[in-house]
Amino acid sequence: MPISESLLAQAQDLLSTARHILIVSHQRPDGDAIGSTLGLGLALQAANKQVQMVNADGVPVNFRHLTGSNEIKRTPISGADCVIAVDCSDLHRIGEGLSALGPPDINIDHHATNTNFAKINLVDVDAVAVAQMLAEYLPRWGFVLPRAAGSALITGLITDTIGFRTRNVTPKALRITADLMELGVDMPMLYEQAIILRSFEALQFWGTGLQNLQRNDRMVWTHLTMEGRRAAGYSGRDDADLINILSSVRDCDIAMIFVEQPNCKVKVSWRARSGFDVSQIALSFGGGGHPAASGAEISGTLEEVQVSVLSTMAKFLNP
Ligand SMILES: [Mn+2]
Repeated sequence: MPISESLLAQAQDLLSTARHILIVSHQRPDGDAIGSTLGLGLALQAANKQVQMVNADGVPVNFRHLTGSNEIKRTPISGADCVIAVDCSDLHRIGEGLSALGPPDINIDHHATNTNFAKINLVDVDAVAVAQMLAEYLPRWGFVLPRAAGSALITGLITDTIGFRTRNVTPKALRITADLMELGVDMPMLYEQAIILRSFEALQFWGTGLQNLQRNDRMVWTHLTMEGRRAAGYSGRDDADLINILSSVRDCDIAMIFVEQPNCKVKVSWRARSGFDVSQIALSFGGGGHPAASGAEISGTLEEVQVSVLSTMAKFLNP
């Protein structure tokens, strides 16, 4: 649903008077978190605003080619008169250090599970990415998009749609992408960087997960251990995108990955085909996301969390 004109005007008022703006996004940032932080930040900088871009986990190596990504720090260095959260469904996802600052002034997001945690909440669940929303609003608010901001935003659109192939892709999302290309953005290069290229270690890590692949009903799943991660030499705490390979299995409606984390936690990712909504399941485990792609971090051993989630899934598929 489009965001009301009055909410957009409130956000515009705040942005036009703010001098020092802090932009934050979620932990374990993806391309939309980094792309939206950077796209918004670079556009505000071009309008002579003082901007701090902050992410609790920093910029993943696969987005460091983006111009300005080295300006994203892990902690704010000074105060700000306006705080904006992008691509965050709830305050907790910003990370403990940053959520301690209190509710942000503006929350720009597209998750259906968004908790409207800011003073002004711009939430559009029909947008494929927050980057799409920013590409639409920033020019309307009178901000010029520098080419580097266009590259960052296009990266958000590419990654959240896994290369324009998720079910929620709209003509509007593609038109906005085309408009960003008109800024001189090298879309094929950014597509290759964001979707195609992977490290050798990531593929070795996949191997450990693919060896344990399981199937039942219409589900396919596997787990990744910290031991497997060490053996493969993979440095991330994530699933290295293996979930997208699992979700390619024919005749399976739901794919899941259980990724062992330090401190006796397990990160679970869900992918669902059209007709299934896994976001409510993720929400019931303290996570969130979209109907077709969700995640949660659950306390317990790998074994405990798998048993618990698999039993919930069995009830979900056979109510
Ligand atoms: Mn997003």
